[in-house]
Amino acid sequence: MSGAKTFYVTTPIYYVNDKPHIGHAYTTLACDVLARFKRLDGYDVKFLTGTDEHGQKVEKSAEVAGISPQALADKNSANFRELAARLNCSNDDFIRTTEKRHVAAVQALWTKLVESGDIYLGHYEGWYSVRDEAFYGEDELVAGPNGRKLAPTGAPVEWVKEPSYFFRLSAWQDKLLEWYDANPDCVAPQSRRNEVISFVKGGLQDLSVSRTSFKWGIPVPGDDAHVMYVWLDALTNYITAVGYPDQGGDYARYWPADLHMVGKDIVRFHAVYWPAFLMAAGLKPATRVFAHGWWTNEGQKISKSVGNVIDPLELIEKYGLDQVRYFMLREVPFGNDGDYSHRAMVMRMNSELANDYGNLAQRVLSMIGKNCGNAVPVHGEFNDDDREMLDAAHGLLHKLRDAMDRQVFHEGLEALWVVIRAANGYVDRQAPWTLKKTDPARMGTVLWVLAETIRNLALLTQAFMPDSSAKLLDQLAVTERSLDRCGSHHALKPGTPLPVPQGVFPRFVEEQPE
Ligand code: ME8
Repeated sequence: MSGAKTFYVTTPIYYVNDKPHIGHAYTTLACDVLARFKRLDGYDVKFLTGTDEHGQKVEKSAEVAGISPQALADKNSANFRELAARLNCSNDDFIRTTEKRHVAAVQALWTKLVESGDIYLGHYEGWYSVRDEAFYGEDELVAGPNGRKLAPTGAPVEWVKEPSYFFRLSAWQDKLLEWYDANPDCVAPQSRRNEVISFVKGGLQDLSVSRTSFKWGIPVPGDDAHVMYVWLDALTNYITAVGYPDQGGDYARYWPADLHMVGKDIVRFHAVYWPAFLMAAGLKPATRVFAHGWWTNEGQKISKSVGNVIDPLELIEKYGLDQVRYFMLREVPFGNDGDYSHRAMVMRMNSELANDYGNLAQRVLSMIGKNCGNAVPVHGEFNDDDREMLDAAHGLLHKLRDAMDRQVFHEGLEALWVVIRAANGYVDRQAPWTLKKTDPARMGTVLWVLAETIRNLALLTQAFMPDSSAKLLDQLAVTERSLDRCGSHHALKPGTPLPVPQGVFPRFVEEQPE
């Protein structure tokens, strides 16, 4: 693939204090869809995910569980790795922050920041939230029950007083503002960008980047009393995975990352601290950070204490993998908050997958099977209706490409469904079952137009629903599946033998009470 355009996409690395849930699945899925799409579109892709294993939160969870932090990390990291596999994610690497390669990269970055004069020793006194692994200013806190002070996220805070190394974040305020200004797409969506810029304009304080009150972290080079702040450690994973501190090889090939996909809870770390660390080390910041919204469950905030955590593996079991992949990226405009409900899941699954897409494929392929000798039909001249249908199908690639580059998955899928619905309308209008008796040649043309439309649709749904799309393409005997096969140049060849058709998108049937 030398010379191919590259695309480097990352998920956050997830804390190992907890089991994976629907929120983690969501971010990883979104990245997988992009990675698959870009690969099919000819890019040399690197897709990274992994786990964040150090810090006080993990140390405390391990204490509660009565095991060592490393044992907790080993166990839970495996769950995240397994989740990515069960979601059929195509990640090229899975990084763990307890790996040697990562410790070396973080220590090299630290040393670089000391050399550049951006890290100095001082004393921290202020609020810290272990749950968020974040420092908060007095002015950011909110009043909780009984007048207790809470982080703006609702997490408890504690007063911390200890020696600490600081990163000279205040010195990077203007440089950051210049960077946002020169790169209008570097933080998305716009609402998050505005939030980040106003936070930076409000003034940046130097950031405490080491702790002495616990041990579970990467030691500060030359000062073993300190472990590094877990966010400096964690963010560095994105360059560890491309070989930093070596700046040849994969680093030269993939850095800067094209996209850090994150949830809106951690945009400040990715769009303020991380670019500042990188600039201070003389490295380029990532090209773009996209912060998506938050899932709730049947209208309620998802939390362990409420007991409404959604296990993505259970969803896959119940509804099917591609159904879940489709639902998550279709249901909510990407960037907005969204609500998971059984009802919404079944609606999407039955009306859009089974009825619209599945039915289209099913009726067209079974008519071809019965009436065209199990081969791609022969077509004659096209009329206006045929041409309109084909133009719509052949014009989809550039629409989807544009939507993917803006990470508006729902818009991309809607563009595909406009054509699916148009194709169902075309079947009804052309009524090939009637043509069978009155004009079999014309029936062949209509079925060919439909099969060719389905070929283009199935090529384009591959990134979202890899298995189901592969089944559709198998049924059309399409072997060339990269996106440069979309369009009229590679249209189906009449007479190509086809396998026996099979349904691809089952309906969800509610169990009837006895
Ligand atoms: O923050 N809805 O890890 P984390 C949508 N280790 N997305 C959700 C979600 C929800 N209800 N809940 C979680 C960390 N997420 C750090 C990251 S990166 C260098 C270090 C997703 O395990 C979302 O992507 O708390 C969010 O940003 C991430 O999980 C937080 O995962």
